[in-house]
Amino acid sequence: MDLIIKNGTIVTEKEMFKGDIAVKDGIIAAIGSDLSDIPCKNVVDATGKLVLPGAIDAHTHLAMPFGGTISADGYYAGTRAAACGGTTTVFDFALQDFDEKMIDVVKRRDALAAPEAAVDYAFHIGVKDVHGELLDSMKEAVEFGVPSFKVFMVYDFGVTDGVFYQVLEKAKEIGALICVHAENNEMVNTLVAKYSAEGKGDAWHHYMSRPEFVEAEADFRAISWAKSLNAPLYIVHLANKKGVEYVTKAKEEGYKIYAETCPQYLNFTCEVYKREDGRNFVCSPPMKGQESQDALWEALKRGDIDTVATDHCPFQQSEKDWGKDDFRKIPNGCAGVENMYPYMLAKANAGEISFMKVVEVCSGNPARIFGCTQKGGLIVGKDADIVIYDPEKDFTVTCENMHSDYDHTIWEGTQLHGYPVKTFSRGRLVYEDGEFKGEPGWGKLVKRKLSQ
Ligand code: DUC
Ligand code: ZN
Ligand code: ZN
Repeated sequence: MDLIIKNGTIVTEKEMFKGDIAVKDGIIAAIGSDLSDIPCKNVVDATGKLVLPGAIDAHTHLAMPFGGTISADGYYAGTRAAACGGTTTVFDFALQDFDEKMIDVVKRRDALAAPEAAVDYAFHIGVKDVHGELLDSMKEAVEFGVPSFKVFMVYDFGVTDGVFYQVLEKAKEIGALICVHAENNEMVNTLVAKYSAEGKGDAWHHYMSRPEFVEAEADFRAISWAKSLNAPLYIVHLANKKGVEYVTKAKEEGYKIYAETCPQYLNFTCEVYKREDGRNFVCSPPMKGQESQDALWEALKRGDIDTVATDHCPFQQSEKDWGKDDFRKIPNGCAGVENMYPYMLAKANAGEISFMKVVEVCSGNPARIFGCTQKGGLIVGKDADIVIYDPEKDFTVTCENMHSDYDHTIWEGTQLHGYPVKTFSRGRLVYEDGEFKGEPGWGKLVKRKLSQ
């Protein structure tokens, strides 16, 4: 064996038990109550610690051109930070150029990611253009191992309702899954213009331009179209209560409607936009009110929200400052890739949710929904993506102890009881006690096939 992790409490989606895990060639080779008889040079003692599967962050924007700049974390910094927060796979959004075939989007972004990634990665393709043969070109990407696509209902690169419908229909035909950023574009534009004309440029009016109903109405439409086609749909970064209700209803009716939320929506409300540094929290959709936050937690606990992912898209302070007096100029996005698993696990450590639930929403479910058969759990035969977590370690997040390239974080000062102390990516140590131990280029593209 190459590695044995002994005496820890192993956490799966269904149970927690004391045991050992043995790793050979990057794969989990054995799990048992006592593997002492197996010869191994590298034995890690996890007494008093939890042993968990690495998290899968199904939503990042690394090196993404957006808002007049490029997000602060490239593929190296973003995956380095992921490793240090116990995330061993990231799904990045590769945004299509106009007139670009879907497979070429993957190849273009993979040329950037492959030499840099420190943990494994996958892509969703952000669809902009389906004219001519481009719609049909989705099939080639699915066959290559990229069977998920995202449409934006907002932004200048967003798609029309008609294109969204065509993409959903094509996805149904070829066995792909469509992810959607759901907000009502017309409403956003109208409210942004109104508040700007009134001279209301503070961060609070970013929220006021995209309040609860702006997101909820788009959730409703997106779900309606998916239902009419009986096509599966994954709603990214769900942040509002009504949207949760629409998802719950669709699930009850038997439709494959999946929902993701993000740690920023679980931890912050729209009150942050009243802060002096409110612009740093500007992302879309924005944080919502307390009722929405409560609804997100409840839906997560009862299984109507399937996954937690980050929408990691940090920008530097100087870029956020472009919009000090005019929220329209603030690049949208916040940090999260290093914070998601520690935050969720600290909630479990505090008894607010179970560790098994955290494993389900941060690892098992994203692996199942997006067809990562070799990831998503501590199971013999899967990749040895393993996190050792010390439930007694106290940790305060500061920009300095994070491993990204950004210069500020919305998580500054967050106190966590319990923290990851080691991360293994396919059996290789990539993080230990506050220090990154990995290397660029280690991460591999995860090719996927959906099970539907
Ligand atoms: N929202 C953000 O805040 N940033 C990146 C893209 C998005 O949809
Ligand atoms: Zn989005
Ligand atoms: Zn996003």
